[in-house]
Amino acid sequence: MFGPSGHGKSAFINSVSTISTDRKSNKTNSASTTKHATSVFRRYDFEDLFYTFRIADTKGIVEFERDNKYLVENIVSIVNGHFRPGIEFKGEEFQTNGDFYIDFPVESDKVHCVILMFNMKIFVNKGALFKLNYRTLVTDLSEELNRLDIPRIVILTYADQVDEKVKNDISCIFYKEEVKKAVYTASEWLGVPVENIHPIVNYSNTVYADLNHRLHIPILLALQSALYYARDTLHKRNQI
Ligand SMILES: Nc1nc2c(ncn2[C@@H]2O[C@H](COP(=O)(O)OP(=O)(O)OP(=O)(O)O)[C@@H](O)[C@H]2O)c(=O)[nH]1
Ligand SMILES: [Mg+2]
Repeated sequence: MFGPSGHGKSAFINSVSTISTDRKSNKTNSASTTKHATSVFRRYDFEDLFYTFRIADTKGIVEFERDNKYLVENIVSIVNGHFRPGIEFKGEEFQTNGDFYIDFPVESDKVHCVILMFNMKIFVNKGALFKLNYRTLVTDLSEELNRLDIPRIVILTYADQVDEKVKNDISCIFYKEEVKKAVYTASEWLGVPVENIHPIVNYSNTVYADLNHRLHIPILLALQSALYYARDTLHKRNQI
């Protein structure tokens, strides 16, 4: 997963884990304060029927330009399987002489689909809050992924805050005008077709205190799409 800090990447891991265990789950630090933001590359396994895939959590794009230096390069190295989970993003290029470096990555070290994760609110009002540095970094990463033939999908979080009705009835997520507009704007700005853009609401204590099975549906549709593409990548490489 790749995207700005605080837009719901770690919360997505917790959402998937919650669905897989059918109870509230907190696998990763998803937090409202920057203090708990992710700074280490970690890879998460899930339980039961979800054992077939893993999701990698990475450091988010932050406001200050200097901290994003080498972010794309390091993500590309992870995609290529050259680094083990546990390595820290420190605003410099990952070291190729340390314990985390993998000289000859095998297929299971690599990434087969990239999820771009954004808070949907930045695409409201024709993308007024879509920052220039997001655009630059996403464009840089997309160019690299095209070169490597790695597919990408987009997940838009926070649909509950774009339209209050979505919070009370998640099924509106598929037809509310504000959500649709955000999806179309995201498609334009990110250069990803609308069918690959998935609006969701993450499991987050601030939204729902209890398990809400209807919330699973948009999250599972997004996950299904990522897994289909990941499978296509493996198939192209004659791995399945
Ligand atoms: N209302 C609402 N809150 C959300 C949603 N998704 C995430 N959040 C909240 O947003 C805050 C930040 O989310 P994180 O998952 O920690 O963000 P992140 O993308 O991992 O951020 P970095 O680790 O800094 O890159 C947390 O308090 C989450 O509970 C959502 O869909 N709706
Ligand atoms: Mg995080």
